[in-house]
Amino acid sequence: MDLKILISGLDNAGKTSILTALDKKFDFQKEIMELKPTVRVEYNTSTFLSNRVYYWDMGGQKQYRELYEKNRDTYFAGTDLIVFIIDIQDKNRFDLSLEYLDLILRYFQDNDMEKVPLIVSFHKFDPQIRDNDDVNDNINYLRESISKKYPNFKILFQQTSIYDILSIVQLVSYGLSVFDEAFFELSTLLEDYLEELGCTSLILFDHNGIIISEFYSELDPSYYIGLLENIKEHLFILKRMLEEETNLSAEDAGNNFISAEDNFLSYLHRIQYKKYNYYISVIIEEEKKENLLEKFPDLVEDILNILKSIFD
Ligand SMILES: Nc1nc2c(ncn2[C@@H]2O[C@H](COP(=O)(O)OP(=O)(O)OP(=O)(O)O)[C@@H](O)[C@H]2O)c(=O)[nH]1
Ligand SMILES: [Mg+2]
Repeated sequence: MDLKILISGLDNAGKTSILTALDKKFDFQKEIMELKPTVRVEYNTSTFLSNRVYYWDMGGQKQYRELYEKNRDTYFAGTDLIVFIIDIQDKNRFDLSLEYLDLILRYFQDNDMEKVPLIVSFHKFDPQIRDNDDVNDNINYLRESISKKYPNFKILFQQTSIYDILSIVQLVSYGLSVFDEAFFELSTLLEDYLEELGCTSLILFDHNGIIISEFYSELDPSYYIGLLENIKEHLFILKRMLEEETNLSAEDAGNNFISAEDNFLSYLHRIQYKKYNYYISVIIEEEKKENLLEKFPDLVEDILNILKSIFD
């Protein structure tokens, strides 16, 4: 299936930064500093499971918004997912942002396309302002006004920041997951294995580092930061693998990456299907290692079977 994803929102909201961060995962700060406002639309493509995904990065400056309004069909027709980015630090332009959202959604209302899922992201929700009451009040206010105004749309709200790469990865993965039946199958599978293996976290990444499915067990909050660091390290490793364009076969060495910290074991396992790599990321208490190693091959086999059903 081909999927068209509209990435929209006012100028300076952070759309191109999000797509850059998604592509790079690490060391993108410099590149983002040097971004220029997007001229009209930039197109990015990638694959997710068996789908080809087209990101339409819609430059948000006034003249382009007017252009889109005049040529609504050209820009909005055939959209499978709308992602709307609001700069949560730009309070003065909340109203303008809502007006722009309305311009877009009116097209979908007029054309009987209210089924197209919408993700609204409250962006620039940087780690240091997460506990700020004003910011959180603003988010609640925006969320409520949008939900109330568009009761017929299926809307998912997210908070993102380029200083939290997982939030960016999750933004896209929640959006894409709507489209693939196999996603639900993988999701159920992972949930079962989380329990059976006794993991703290169990995540399936695709070759680009997009999360296909993720589950976490209850965890003492004091371990939470360490857990996120481990997951980020996995993202880093798989990004490097992608850059090196490894032609290794699945039997080759280097499939597994194990490291241990505190009493947690962090395990990244690469599986290959057709020309793509997928990665299972596991964080587990050290004492459960034996159980993990015993049952892990079953998990790999089950995932491979689902991938087969997707691609064959
Ligand atoms: N604090 C903070 N700044 C961000 C974040 N994401 C992007 N920025 C900054 O926001 C500015 C605008 O980013 P762009 O990605 O170019 O914005 P855009 O939405 O693509 O803008 P147009 O292309 O004009 O529509 C840049 O200076 C980024 O560094 C974030 O999560 N937090
Ligand atoms: Mg841009």
